[in-house]
Parts: sequence; C-alpha cells; structure tokens
Amino acid sequence: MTKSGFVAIVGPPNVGKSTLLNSYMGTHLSAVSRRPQTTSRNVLGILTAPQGQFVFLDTPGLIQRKGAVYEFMRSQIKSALGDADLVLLMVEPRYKPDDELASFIKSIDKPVLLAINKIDLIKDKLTLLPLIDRYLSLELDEVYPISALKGEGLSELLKGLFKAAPRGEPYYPEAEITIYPMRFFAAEAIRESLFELYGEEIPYSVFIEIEEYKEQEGRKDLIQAILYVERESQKPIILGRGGEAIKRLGTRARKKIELLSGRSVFLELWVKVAKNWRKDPSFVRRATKPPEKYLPE
Ligand SMILES: Nc1nc2c(ncn2[C@@H]2O[C@H](COP(=O)(O)OP(=O)(O)OP(=O)(O)O)[C@@H](O)[C@H]2O)c(=O)[nH]1
Ligand SMILES: [Mg+2]
Repeated sequence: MTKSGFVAIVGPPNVGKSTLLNSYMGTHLSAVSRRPQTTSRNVLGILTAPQGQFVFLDTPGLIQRKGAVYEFMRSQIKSALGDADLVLLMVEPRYKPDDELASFIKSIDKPVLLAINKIDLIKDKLTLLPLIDRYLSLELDEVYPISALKGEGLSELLKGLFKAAPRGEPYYPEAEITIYPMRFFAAEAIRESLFELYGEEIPYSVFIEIEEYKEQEGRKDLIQAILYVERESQKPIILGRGGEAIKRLGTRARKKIELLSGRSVFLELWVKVAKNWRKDPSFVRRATKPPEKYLPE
C-alpha cells in the first residue's frame, strides 16, 4: 500500500519549520536563519520513501502584523493549508498552547499533527510531559517531540505522517526533490546570505529578483539578480566600503547555489531602490511570487 499527500508545515516564526524541511530532504532547500520571518514564501520539497511520497510545503511563520508583506505571507500559509492533505503544526517548548492556537487548530478541517521542536534544548525531557498533555487536550491527532536540528524524533514523526496520510500513488517521479525552478532557490540562497551577513532591518528590506538565469554548457551558469532596497540610505550599507560587503554576499550566495544546482555559477548582483516596496501590494506580489502551479498535469 502506498501513501501520498501534501503536508503543510505551519507554525509561529522561528520554530524550525525550514530546518525540518531541510532535514527531511537531506539538502539545504529552504532558507534558515536565527531571525524570525526568514521564510517569506512557500518552499516545496518532495520526499519519497518506501511507504510513499510527501510533498512538503514549508510556509512563512504565522504572524498577525499589518502590511502588504505580512498579508502576502498569510496568503501563502492559507494557500498551503488549502492544498494540504495533512497539517504539521510546529511549535517549540517556550510556546504555551493558548486560545488563539486552539481556535487555529479548530479552523483546520484536516488532520493536524503537532511537533514540539528544539527538544535538544531541554535537559530534563520529563519536563515536557505536562506540555505534551496540554497540547493533547486540544483537537490534535498526535503530538511529537522532535529536534529538527539534531534529527531526534524525526523518524517517529515521519511514521506518524505516513499513518495519517491518504492512500495514493506518488505525485512525482522518485528522483525529484522539488519542482520549483533553480531561479527560485537562487533567490532564497541570496536571502539566506543576507540574513547571515547583515543586521537589523536590512535582510527584510531587500527583495530579490532574478533577472537572468542562464544555464550554459561548457561554461559557468550566469545568474543576474537585482536587490531592491526600500531607501536610498540602504544602498551603501548593502554595498559596503569599496563594495566589500556585496562581494562577500555574492560569494556566499554563489556557493550555496552551486551546492544545490551542482553546477558552477557566475553570480552578478545589482542594487536598486524601490521606494517603500514593502508597503506596495503589487510590488510585494511581483517580488515574492512562488511558482503558480505545482500540481502535476
Ligand atoms: N536548538 C535547536 N535549534 C533549532 C532547531 N530547529 C531549528 N533551530 C534553529 O532555529 C532557528 C530558526 O530556524 P528556521 O528553520 O529558520 O525556523 P522557521 O520556523 O523556518 O522560521 P521562519 O521561516 O522565520 O518562520 C535557526 O537558528 C535554527 O538553527 C532544533 O531542533 N534545535
Ligand atoms: Mg522558515
């Protein structure tokens, strides 16, 4: 018997959703950082195992802030929840189940499994029991303590997901790990590098547009990306003295892209100002749009 299904990974910012996706994929597909709101659009990863196939959708963190960017992020979560057969709700031990979470769970008309991530940070695992009990009192199908980073509990969670998944044939060929194009992941690699190299609001103030992604036989692939900043004053920060900072950014992002694509890359970065783009819904939509259609024909 084969199982297959779409799994939406949802939860508050920074709990480790993207880390879990990467652990299951065995490759660094989704951007991870120490800071919240790293993921700004859904990332799709395909996991094929002997029991069947999951199409994971890693989503932006649930957040109630106002603004075009946040509205876009919420629309991404909504779309993943709509496409999902199963929902994997992720939290970490410092979160306590509250009414808001309870009503969120109630609002989902699909099986919801809960993962309490980052249990490697808990010395005495017994202290988790009351928390697990509190979660179990909500309308959840199962609760799994895990560490996405250290790999603890991941096979139990996967088993649980397969148990809850509908029967069905795999959606995609076994060898596929995603159906998003490399240009999507190139932008994500640049975003992750921004989080690693720049502080404060800079990583959030940049949106990345891949102008050109040319695979070239016999020579390096050519990628040209535009980094739009919100204000003129952010431009010199991105560039750094003598262009040092952006050079470092380019090198770091290029290495990530080369690792994922398995090809040599020439990455060109340009910085432009798009005044207050975060407040402009049409710009946000254009900038962050993931591939429209990902269900197989
Ligand atoms: N100790 C520990 N840290 C973890 C674990 N999983 C993730 N982290 C760390 O938590 C931080 C956030 O991880 P992400 O995977 O980016 O979290 P996210 O939920 O995708 O965050 P957003 O995309 O911002 O919503 C990173 O610094 C991770 O290294 C874990 O199991 N244990
Ligand atoms: Mg994330």
